[in-house]
Amino acid sequence: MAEKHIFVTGHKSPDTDSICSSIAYAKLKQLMNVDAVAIRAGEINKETEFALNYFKVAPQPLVKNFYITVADAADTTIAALSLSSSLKDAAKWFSVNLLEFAPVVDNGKFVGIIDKASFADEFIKNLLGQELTTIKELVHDPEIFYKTTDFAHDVKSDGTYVVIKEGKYYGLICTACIEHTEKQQVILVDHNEKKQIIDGIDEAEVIENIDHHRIGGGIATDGPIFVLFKPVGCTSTIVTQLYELYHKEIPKDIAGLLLSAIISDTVLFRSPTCTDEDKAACEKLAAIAGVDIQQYGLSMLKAGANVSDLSPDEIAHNDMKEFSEKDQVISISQVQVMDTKDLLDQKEVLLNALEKMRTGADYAASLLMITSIIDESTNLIFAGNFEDVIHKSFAKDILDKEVYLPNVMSRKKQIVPPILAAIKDLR
Ligand SMILES: [Mn+2]
Repeated sequence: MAEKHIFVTGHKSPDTDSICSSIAYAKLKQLMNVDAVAIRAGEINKETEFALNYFKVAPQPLVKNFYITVADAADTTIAALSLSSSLKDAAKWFSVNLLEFAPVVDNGKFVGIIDKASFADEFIKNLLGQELTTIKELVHDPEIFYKTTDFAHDVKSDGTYVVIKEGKYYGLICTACIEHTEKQQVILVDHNEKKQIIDGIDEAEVIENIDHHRIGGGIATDGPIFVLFKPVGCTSTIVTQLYELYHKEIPKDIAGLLLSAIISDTVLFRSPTCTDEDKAACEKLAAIAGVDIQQYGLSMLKAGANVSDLSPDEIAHNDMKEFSEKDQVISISQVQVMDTKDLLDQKEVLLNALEKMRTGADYAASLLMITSIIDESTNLIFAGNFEDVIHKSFAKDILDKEVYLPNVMSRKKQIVPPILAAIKDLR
């Protein structure tokens, strides 16, 4: 991360809103002369792929974590000694660089270090007339060194160490260098809960947050930041409103992406999370993008609803989000399909995949919402000893790790709140 653009990102396991609202908001920032770049926290799903292809927008780069690397933090201003240096050159080096050792290179290749202490011994011999012509004999391997790709938080805190990049001397690293490293600035869209943010956010700096979810806690900032949360159906609705607020015209392809996100999050206005603001934004965006909402929307949802080539593990992880309450962490995944039959037919296999995921990550429970876009209902299946929580949440009979929930489509509004409330009561 040498050049420091501001990153704009959605959540892990990104959905269409997280991908599109980050691209659109980064674009708005660019239109306002801010050096913002959209990134993504994970792989793109099929629905999003359909939208990106349709409006001919390339997906943004993937960023796996925000951990500061040794390359980010290293001091690259101190030149190494050459293997052919004379003792006098070395003496000069130690007088300029107040260090206990000097890195040594041979034609750019790192060959070891010389210690100031052994150098001093040599200086005494030198006075007695046993002069060494070069420092070569004093060079030895360092006990500890770091590679540019190592994480800065793994660097020992008690000294200064050599940094190597592909066999070559790169610079030096110490705790003070790490503390002075410029932090990556990040704008979070479509999420705010720590568990859903790209790993290592504590080593970066959140400078804005735009979202339409519950405030889940977990991020704290050093200074005041711009925050805009609204209880609407989609982050892209808020981003559309921000283009209006700042009097910026929405480019055609961006309008297409924002529209796609709203259709996705509101399931073509069917979800109970959908508000008049989402519909109004959608109408406006459709006019700019030049598409028919219903026609385009159904094609896009269908592209995403085709899970026929996903493995049970991929289905179990689809659109997965983590939530925590009372020290219990649970995962809730969701697949939206035109017809739930195929998935319900393989329920046992899916439950096994959920159980594998649950034990692998030590979740209290792993839930999967199998949501029918057509019936506007959800079959919720789950792994883990969670019958009590599910029963209390929905007051429904549980049949073999499954509960049928008519008129339920929204994880955020209809699944997460009752479940977290039940965990609070029961655990
Ligand atoms: Mn969203």
